[in-house]
Amino acid sequence: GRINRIRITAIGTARAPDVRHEQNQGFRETIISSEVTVTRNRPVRAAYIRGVVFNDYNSDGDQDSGEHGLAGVTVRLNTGARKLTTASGQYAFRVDPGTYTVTETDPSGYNSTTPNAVVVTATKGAVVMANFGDRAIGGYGTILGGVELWADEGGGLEPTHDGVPGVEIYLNSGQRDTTNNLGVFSFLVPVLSYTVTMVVPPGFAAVGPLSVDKTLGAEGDTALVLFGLV
Ligand SMILES: [Ca+2]
Ligand SMILES: [Ca+2]
Repeated sequence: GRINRIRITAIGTARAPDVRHEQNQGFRETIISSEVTVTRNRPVRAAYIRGVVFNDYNSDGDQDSGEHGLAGVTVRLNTGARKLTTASGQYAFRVDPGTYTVTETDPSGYNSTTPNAVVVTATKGAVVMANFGDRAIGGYGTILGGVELWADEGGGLEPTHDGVPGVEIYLNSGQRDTTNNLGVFSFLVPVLSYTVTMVVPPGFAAVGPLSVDKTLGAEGDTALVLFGLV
């Protein structure tokens, strides 16, 4: 089993100030013995219920490539236990073996593409999965952009048409992306308004604003964002 608890006891003595060493204003102390106690766990009895709440862009009930997680969504058990999904949409419960109902609450602005209540049987030492798909009621659009290198070739700063890879871009909704080897980034997001922000990498300075506001008006819209670095 895993180590559950370690207790360390130190027994020592303290003497009077050592007048032979003027710089020593305190007490000299000497540890003369120590004791370590290791207590082992009981055998593993826990089971685990895990899963993800995801944007089901194509409404097929499965989390496909590019269908990112939904953060901050409430998932609860019939025992009353509840969790909020992480930034990547994950949740996990450690439970005693048994049968449970796992219930997801749709976030505001989303409909379900899978049932909101799922019955699972959790067995000792195993993980049982329950995933939940939701779809933005207004649909999804794309924020597509690039980070371009600017340079002064003698006539003032101009774009070089070279993309800058590895630049971090984030949305006010919390999603993050990093530019690819062409300096391109993209976000597939619910139809809403967003602030898109670039994190200036070390050794560079921004040409133009660090943040841009964009609004997606309808399902399938694409908003373009360009950032410059020098
Ligand atoms: Ca899907
Ligand atoms: Ca749902």
